[in-house]
Amino acid sequence: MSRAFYVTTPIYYVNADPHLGHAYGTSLADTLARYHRLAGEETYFLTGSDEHGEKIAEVAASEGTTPQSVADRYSNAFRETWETIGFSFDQFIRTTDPHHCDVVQTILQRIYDAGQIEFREYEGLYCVGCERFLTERDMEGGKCRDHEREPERQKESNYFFKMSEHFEWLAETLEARPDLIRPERYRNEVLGMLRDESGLGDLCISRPKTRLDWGIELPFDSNYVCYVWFDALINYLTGIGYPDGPNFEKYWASAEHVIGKDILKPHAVFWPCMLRAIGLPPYRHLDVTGFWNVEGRKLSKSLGNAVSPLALKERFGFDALRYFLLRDLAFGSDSDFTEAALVRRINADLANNLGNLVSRTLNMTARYAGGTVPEPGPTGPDEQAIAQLAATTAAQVDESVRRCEPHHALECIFALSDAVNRYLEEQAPWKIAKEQADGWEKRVATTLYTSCQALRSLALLLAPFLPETAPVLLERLGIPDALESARLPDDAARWDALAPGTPTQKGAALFPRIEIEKSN
Ligand code: ME8
Repeated sequence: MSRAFYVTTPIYYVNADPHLGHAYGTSLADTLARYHRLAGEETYFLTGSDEHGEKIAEVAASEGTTPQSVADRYSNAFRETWETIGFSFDQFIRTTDPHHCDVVQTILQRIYDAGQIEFREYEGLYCVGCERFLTERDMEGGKCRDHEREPERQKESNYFFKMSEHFEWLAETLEARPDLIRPERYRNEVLGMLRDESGLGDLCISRPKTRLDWGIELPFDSNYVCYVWFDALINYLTGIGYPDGPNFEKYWASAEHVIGKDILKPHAVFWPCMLRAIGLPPYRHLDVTGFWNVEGRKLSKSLGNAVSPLALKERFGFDALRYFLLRDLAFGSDSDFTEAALVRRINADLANNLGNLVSRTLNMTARYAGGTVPEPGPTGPDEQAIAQLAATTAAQVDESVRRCEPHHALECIFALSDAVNRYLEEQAPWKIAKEQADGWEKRVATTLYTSCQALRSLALLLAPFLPETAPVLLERLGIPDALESARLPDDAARWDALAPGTPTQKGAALFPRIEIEKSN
């Protein structure tokens, strides 16, 4: 297993404020970064903003301002929102950074010198939303499928990257590496695109300055700027110091891109072909997420029904929101966001299952064991089953995270919490304490000891998913520094690691139940 891990989010267009869909992808990348860090891997997490292109120029024109000031405003909005939420990114890259522009020009020149770029005349239907010429497959009823607007017929001389020369290699690579693009249906979709001769061709990588001058100038023709996607994808290299930064190769070999399904083609077709032309291997994984809809409609800036992640954080707490986002949407599928569904999840899983386990375990530890982890009496098959389940859960979580299936990892973690709740019900230490039969103290101590050990495992496993809550739980368990030295998954599988005598604290409910309003 590689000891490095490099994860990226898409870089966000700076034409509107961040919404729930962006927060979802970034939460996923953040969770992966946190997990791999806790697994002891040297981790680098890159996010940022995509600032060139027609969309930004259009906003600037409509506001009577410059594209740079629009880019500054929204780039700051994204960075500040991600900081307020507490995402653990190592760098927030901007495609207007001079260093990034230099790297793009170096790559363009290199590919041009290698004979991979050609000047041609082209006529076609151009969509400003997509920032490219459309093919038949991109349209429905004369309109762009994604942007629901009519493309414009345009004729232009432009530079083309000879992308189609790499298609055979790309199809073979996808066949040979079934987990390059996940989940599998997106890999199949890409194989379908590559098989369909009419669908893809070479990639137009320039825009004449007469039409658009907000972009990186082509180093070999100052009348043109670079197509925004060609510029944007290269951020994944600039961000880790391409071409000669000391960590570049180590991180590139472990690169994992998290993207939404609407940007599959640029990442699954353009990007690997560009990388091959640059002389680099493809990324290790492309993780493709589905979409959050709101009342059945795509949640997007252009449709204007964006849901603000900060407003939701304010009302529900970001841990609860990210738990819902990662748990409710099976990775790769779409899901509908409703507040009622969010509240149901918070109540069922966070309040009634995990929260209840935490409060009853710590309350009983205070009451029956003087507020310290008790010395256990003899253990039996029930305790061994819980210990065994904690170990199995740790292994399942590791496997699920490495497969980018966070919903499954969370399902396993909450199944462990549920099993410990059932164990408590069956043992009923409160009854034993009330009846005070012979040896009752030892029996209660064994049960609480077992629950405390399980809580420790749960807190460690939850740390990448609930980064605000897990440290609180560890503190209540008397091991506030546990995350500093923890190694996942092995440390979460270790039983008996919480020493008898460790002082615990009761604390307030981790996730109070939320009352659902009738209108929901
Ligand atoms: O596409 N649910 O930027 P962007 C889930 N600049 N994900 C969603 C979503 C939703 N409702 N709405 C948007 C771009 N997204 C380019 C990327 S990368 C080199 C360049 C996701 O700001 C969308 O799928 O329009 C995409 O992955 C990301 O948000 C950024 O969208």
